[in-house]
Amino acid sequence: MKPRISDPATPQLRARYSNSRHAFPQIGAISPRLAAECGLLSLALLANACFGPPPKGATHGAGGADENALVSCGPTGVIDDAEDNNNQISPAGDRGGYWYTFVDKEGSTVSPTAGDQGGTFTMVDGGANNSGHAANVKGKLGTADVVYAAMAFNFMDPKGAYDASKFAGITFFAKRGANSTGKVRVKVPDTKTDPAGGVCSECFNDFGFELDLTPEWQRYVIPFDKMRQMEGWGAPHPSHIDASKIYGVQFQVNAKGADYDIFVDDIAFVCR
Ligand SMILES: [Ca+2]
Repeated sequence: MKPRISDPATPQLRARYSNSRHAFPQIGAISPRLAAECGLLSLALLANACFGPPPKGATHGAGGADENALVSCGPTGVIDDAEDNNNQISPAGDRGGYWYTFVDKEGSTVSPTAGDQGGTFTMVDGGANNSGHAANVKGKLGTADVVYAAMAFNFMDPKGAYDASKFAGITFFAKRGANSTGKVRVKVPDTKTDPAGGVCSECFNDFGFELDLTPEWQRYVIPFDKMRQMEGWGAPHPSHIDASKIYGVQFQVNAKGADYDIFVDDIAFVCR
């Protein structure tokens, strides 16, 4: 299946919102896939990476296949806690990209308004860990063959490949609204899956991980080495994500006909 691609509305939006061109073939087996993923992991990782409660200390217990514990990277790993209540991630070194949303052209709706439709992302009140603000995307998915909507951010602005190779993965808190689907695919485009890299012939099948969010805030830890592409479409299919050349993070929904209301907060890299 060939992903649909549409151009951003205006050239000046291209740099900031060039990731807003996305297609996402349906994935009918999110839950089984998640179950399979989680079933392969150790109990420690299952507890932490899939549905674990938030750890309180500096040590964030989650391991990859190498069973090393992943820990907080400290201030250098903070991507955004939304507390500045703006549409930019926390500037740190080369990082300082912007949040945006994107949506299919098949009747799905998204709020805040998509970047390629002139929208500017805004945070909402009420964050994880009793904080003041969080990122939120909501709307209703259509019923076409391929539907999708997402909120996302780029690490850099103008958009560029960010070297996250010194980090082991990402962590964040997330929840769903009361009447929302909880099925979210977290995607991390790299230079081999994003058209900006000039490599992919069938783009947007980014490495990622499927989640089934609950109505309560939960912490999720996703090591880079646990991220997978989807099967059955996209080219190329590298053996693993290239964490030295990643563009950002996307939180995408695609459950046909579903209402969605997704919250994310306290996003950071994790370290070994
Ligand atoms: Ca917050």
